[in-house]
Amino acid sequence: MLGLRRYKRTQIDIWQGDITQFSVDLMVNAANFELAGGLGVDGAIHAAGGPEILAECKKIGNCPTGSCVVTTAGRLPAKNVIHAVGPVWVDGNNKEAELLKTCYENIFVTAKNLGGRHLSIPAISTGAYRFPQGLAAEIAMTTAKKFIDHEYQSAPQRITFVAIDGAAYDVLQKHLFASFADEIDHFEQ
Ligand code: AR6
Repeated sequence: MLGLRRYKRTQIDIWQGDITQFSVDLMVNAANFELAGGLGVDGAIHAAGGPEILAECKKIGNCPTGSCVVTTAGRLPAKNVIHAVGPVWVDGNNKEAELLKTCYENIFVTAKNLGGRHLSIPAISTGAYRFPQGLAAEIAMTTAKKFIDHEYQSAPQRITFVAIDGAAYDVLQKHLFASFADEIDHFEQ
């Protein structure tokens, strides 16, 4: 089953698997403030990309929550990695949703400024940082739509949200279809 929408000049789709195996221009990492590497997506990206990514991260230093920084992609099938730092979910009363929205806004602006045609994004904050998957997917899709609405001429041609498993895929697909429901449907079994 393939979740896919076209909206203005951008294709928005979902891909299931390890983000490091999916070729793009710009690969987004779910990083931490120290840009120190870690587990989850971060661990996979540094393991597959090689030490030059971490060396560049060390030179940059750190990245506040909601922001992102750009490095080379090393051996990854991408031109650059956008290291984005999502919020840690506490109880929902600590600006978690606002910070995740800001994080996605910064990712899209950074991708636009880099001129990337194809961007892949993992489910930021939904692993070690414990952000609820449904709310995170809703924020990802609504922020993508708003960005395309404002920047459709310079938005990436393709935005791929990456799901690690079938359950994550279903959550992303539900919110993809909810946010982009009024557009042309390309739905294949
Ligand atoms: N490809 C795609 N998605 C993945 C992969 C992968 N290879 N591996 C995990 N996921 P997380 P966070 C999913 O924990 O919550 C790190 O240690 C995962 O199932 O990677 O933002 C960093 O260094 C989950 O749905 O990122 C930070 O310290 C989603 O990606 C901290 O964790 C995000 O999970 C960041 O936590």
